[in-house]
Amino acid sequence: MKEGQPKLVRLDEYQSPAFVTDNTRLKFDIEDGRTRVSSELDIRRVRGDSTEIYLNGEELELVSVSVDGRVISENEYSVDDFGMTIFGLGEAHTIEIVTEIVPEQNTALEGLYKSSAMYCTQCEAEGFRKITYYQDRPDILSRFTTTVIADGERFPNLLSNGNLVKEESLNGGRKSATWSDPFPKPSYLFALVVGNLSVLEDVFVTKSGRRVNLKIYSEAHNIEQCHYAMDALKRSMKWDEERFGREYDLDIFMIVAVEDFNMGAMENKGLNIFNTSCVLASPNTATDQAYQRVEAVVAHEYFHNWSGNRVTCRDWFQLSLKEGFTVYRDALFSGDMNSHAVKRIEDVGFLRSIQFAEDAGPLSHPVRPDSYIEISNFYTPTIYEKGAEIVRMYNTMLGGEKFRQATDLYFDRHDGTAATTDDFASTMEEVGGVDLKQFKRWYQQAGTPLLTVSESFQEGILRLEVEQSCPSTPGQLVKKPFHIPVELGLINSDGQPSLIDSLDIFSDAKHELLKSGQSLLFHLKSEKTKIELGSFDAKPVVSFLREFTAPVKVDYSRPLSELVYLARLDTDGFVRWDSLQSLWVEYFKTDGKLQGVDAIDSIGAIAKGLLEESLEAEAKHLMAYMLKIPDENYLFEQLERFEVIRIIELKEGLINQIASRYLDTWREIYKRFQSRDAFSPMSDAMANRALANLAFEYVARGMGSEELADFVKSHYFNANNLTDRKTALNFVCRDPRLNIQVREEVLGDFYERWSSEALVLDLWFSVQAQSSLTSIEELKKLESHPLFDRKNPNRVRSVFSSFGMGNHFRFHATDGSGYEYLANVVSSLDESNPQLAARLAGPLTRWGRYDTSRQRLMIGALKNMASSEGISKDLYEIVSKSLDTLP
Ligand code: HT7
Ligand code: ZN
Repeated sequence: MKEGQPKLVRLDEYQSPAFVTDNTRLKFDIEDGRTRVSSELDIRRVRGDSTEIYLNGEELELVSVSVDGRVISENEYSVDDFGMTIFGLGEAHTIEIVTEIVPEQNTALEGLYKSSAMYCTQCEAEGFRKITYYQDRPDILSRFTTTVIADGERFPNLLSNGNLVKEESLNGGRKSATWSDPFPKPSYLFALVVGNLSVLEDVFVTKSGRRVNLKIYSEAHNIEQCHYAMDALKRSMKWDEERFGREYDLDIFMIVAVEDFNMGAMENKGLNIFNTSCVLASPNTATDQAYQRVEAVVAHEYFHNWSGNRVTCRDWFQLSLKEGFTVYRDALFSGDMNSHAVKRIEDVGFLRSIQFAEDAGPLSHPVRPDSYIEISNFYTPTIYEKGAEIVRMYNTMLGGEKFRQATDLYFDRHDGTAATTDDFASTMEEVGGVDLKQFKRWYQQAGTPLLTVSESFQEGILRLEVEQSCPSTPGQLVKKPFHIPVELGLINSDGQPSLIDSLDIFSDAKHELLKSGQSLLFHLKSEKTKIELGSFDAKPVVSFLREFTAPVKVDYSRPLSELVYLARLDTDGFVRWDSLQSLWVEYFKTDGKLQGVDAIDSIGAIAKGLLEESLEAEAKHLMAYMLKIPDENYLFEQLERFEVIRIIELKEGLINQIASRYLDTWREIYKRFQSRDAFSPMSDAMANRALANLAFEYVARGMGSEELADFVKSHYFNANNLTDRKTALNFVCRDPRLNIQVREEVLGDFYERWSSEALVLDLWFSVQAQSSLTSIEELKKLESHPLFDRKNPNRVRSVFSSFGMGNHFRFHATDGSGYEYLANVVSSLDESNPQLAARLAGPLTRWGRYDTSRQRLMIGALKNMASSEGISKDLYEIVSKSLDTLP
């Protein structure tokens, strides 16, 4: 770490800037091993009488500083490891600064760096300060003009934000391009790409008739894999016009695919930069999951053009303003493109496995945090996914029409400015005519609220009592009640939905009817809420928290038969799936000894039903989710006390029982949905593949070892898509009944076919790293494989994230070897890429939920990382906060 203790940045210390920068003129002169950056900043005082400006700058070699054309002397400015202060300023000046940087040596992938043969940038959140001295904060909005100069033959593509205004050839084979961005933007949205790239081009005509040139750039060998992203981009542009009234605003929109990238993608104005994993897709190189990710991320980054770029964040505490809102917007888009119920199930699955775990651990923080050491650590599931849940709740409470009016007002009112989550809430409050004072606690209080529901039924009246609570989180011991919107419905004893508008409803909570009288929306605001509904001839079954209207946990003690009833008969797809999830969680809580229902028969009955009717894509997708046993990350988060290996054993045993008891049914499902048609990324084809691969797994589990190898190999070798192939590969790597030759044959074939396709090879690494059959020794062999590359975040994640998040058997080995292994890897990666290292440490931070012996070992591993010399502030924040909460 740099000298001294890392500084805590606090929301309550926010101060608006004394000077703004109206115009920023940049010149990049790129040569091998040295890039010279010249900047001209038109600054103007807007507050107070300060005579100093502070410009952030790190790891820069300063060449010169001038003010209004005069080189200033050393006593007119000062420089330290974090920036430069210029003294003696008046109302307005032009500051000129020249610095030099070495992108070729930038392994942290922040600022300007080299990936393969191209130069590219990543400036969010604080990367721009590694390019030049600047007020690198999101509330400084400036008009950028950027000139890029490089060797014309090696680097024909010189790209930056905005519109291209000039291109020229210079002496010595050099070439120059000048870009001008008419929209004022903060420095984190700046981008530069210099390379020799292939391009896929198209045109989009906006609703007001403007032609926008669309260009997707990638290295030549990947360009044919960019068509799906282009299609997704055009659909996103149209959708944003129709659903949110947002039109694109420049003449050109570019995406560049980059191999080395710390995150998924970046929404730089007019020049999005993407991790190849979020842009490339073709039948042989992308699974269905990858296709969906490309569609979602292309949409997400495009939607940022309004929610993030035109209206940006005042400071980084407001990060969820753009991220939560944009995640919500991309979820609506994916729902419209495919299925809302299925998208909701996927999102809730992620929220429960990952965000709830974060909220229950030492790194729990509010959606609007109060402080941070390193902002890169706050690109979290809480900011993104819980933030999106907050926006979703606004929509639920206001209704579609008013929500749209409120977002229109938000965009209108704050266009071209840097706003806050309070600004967003104000537009919701004004248009919705609602008081959101209590609701805004969702931004301020960390932790997942728990609703405890008890019900009784007497003389035709159903009574519910709902109690809310929220556990303590670091720095927040006591929580005030949240405003929680809860949608509920009722299924009568004849299996039909109850028509709620014909009932008498008494409650101390405000409520309204939804969905043509089939649902009720309650606004729970007190610690306890009473609800009475009547009258009924027989007790109805309550369908609680339909569509998962709020990000809460629910403890509802009820007969398990009601869960099976809801899974069969509810009209809400989310509740159908959720009922089975609750049943499985109960199965694990009771160590496999469920009372009153045979869960395996319930699954068998649902599976048989699948063969009896012909279903639409959405229903098939839903079935595929309903028939799947929750994974370990989901279970660990739902269970309070558990022993890792026991859960793994119980789960394996359960799957084997489901497989063998209904083997014939699974065989039929496999046959029915196994497609031999040409590959299609459309929803129906994906649903068929989801069901066929689910059945494949059950059939393979259930069949005798004599037929197993042929069956698995046939699924692998006859596949016409990567989803099937990956499913077979996964099975081969995990099932101990298959002998080593089969494993080597399939792994070897996969490697032969795809060793030159980086993203597919990532799967090859990842599937092995996740397998309980892969020992630490074998992991080390993967690490020393010639195609393992420590500088490439995707490859690194494919081994170490897969291990920490997916190989529970080895990671949680009782001798602590898994923890020690990951901790060593993280410490060594921290030297080259701190952001990546800090993220990889994640699985160790969840120590609190394991048994005491594992806790001790995990804490030991964290302490080792904490004591490593030169620890970055990224990793220091994660590790020290994890150790702060020690009992
Ligand atoms: N807004 C982008 C954030 C991002 C980022 C943050 C920290 C370090 C590297 C990063 N790359 C991209 C991504 C998004 O659209 O949400
Ligand atoms: Zn985003």
